[in-house]
Amino acid sequence: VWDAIWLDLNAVTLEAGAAELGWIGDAALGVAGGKLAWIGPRQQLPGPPASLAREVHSAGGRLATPGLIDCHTHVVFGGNRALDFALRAQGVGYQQIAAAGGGIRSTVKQTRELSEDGLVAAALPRVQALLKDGVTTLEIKSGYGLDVETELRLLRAARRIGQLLPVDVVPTLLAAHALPPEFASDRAGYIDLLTRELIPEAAKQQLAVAVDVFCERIAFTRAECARVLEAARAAGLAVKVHADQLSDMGAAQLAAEFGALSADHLEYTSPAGVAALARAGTVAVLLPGAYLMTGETRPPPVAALREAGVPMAVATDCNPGTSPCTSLTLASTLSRALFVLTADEALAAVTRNAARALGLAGSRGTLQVDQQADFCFWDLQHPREFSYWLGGNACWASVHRGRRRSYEPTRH
Ligand code: DI6
Ligand code: FE
Repeated sequence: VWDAIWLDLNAVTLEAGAAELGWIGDAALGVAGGKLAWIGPRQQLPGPPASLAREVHSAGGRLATPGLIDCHTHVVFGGNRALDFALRAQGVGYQQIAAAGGGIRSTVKQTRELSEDGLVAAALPRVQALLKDGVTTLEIKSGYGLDVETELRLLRAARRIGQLLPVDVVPTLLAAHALPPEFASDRAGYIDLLTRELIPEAAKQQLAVAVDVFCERIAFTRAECARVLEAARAAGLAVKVHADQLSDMGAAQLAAEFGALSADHLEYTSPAGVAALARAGTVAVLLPGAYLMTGETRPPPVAALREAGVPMAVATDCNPGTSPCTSLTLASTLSRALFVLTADEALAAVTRNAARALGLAGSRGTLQVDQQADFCFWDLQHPREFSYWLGGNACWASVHRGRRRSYEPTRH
């Protein structure tokens, strides 16, 4: 007997290669032990629903999709950067603010002041907003501590969030996000600290599953990033790269050389970079929130990525400096408006391909038997409406590991 069965729904499975996103009209979903035990047309159920499961629920004719996966966020930080945004409106550029010691470094200052509890409290409302809008798996990067102690504290705060709320958190170490002021005249010393101390420690304490680097003129060079990624590999961690966001650094090629799970941003990636991603099977993670809020005018090479068969994911990039975005469905709509993804691409980008960007394609991102039972019900008629509404929240209910969610934190 299953734990539960859901009836009165139309499902899109997002199964790779399936026509029309794997549409199943008048479908049924069976859940057992936190996994999907059955999915198909209701008439093909192997018996009357009440005989198959302990609980029978109706979704009232709504649309069901896999639970959403936000595969790139920096949601744990102190303070905010509303003032930077106002400065940019007066014509001060993002890179100019960073070069003057503001930008990421001003968030670092406000983040270092917070305890683990303070960090969790600051992030919870943002995470709750993401969850209410359908996110069931959430990647969270460190990167606003930039010293061993604070980076590990950020990762512990990320882990706590996954214990307090019904969401799976995937923690990523992004200590190579900016050069901290203490190392202003010792770049190599900071890289040494990451490779010799922080990365091995984060791996040993199992606080991160991946290491990310910001390869950019205002951040780290290709050679510096390569050293960090080598240490990540040596520690058995997966690799990700913030690549070619503000200039062509050849960072997509770097990601490909290291067999990265994903290369993210990609506005300035060259045709050679796209070809390298395709050969490596690296996912392109597109971040329309950051593109929009920085006033960027050069979109990532979507047509070339599509042509080369590079899987495309979309994420919120939720962060205080360039993308204060707490809705993945909004990011999905923006990917269509700004980057001209198709409706099908925009939905796959926040489910199946986002799972792949986290190395989790085997357990989530589609509605298939044995996948984790993470799914959402939407007040939408057709899947193309999913990435059409600009704001608002059409998520009627969501299920995480087989359980219908409410979003108040449990005590810990
Ligand atoms: N790229 C981004 O858009 C964010 N980080 C990164 O590497 C911005 C982070 C910030 O400005 O606080
Ligand atoms: Fe980012």
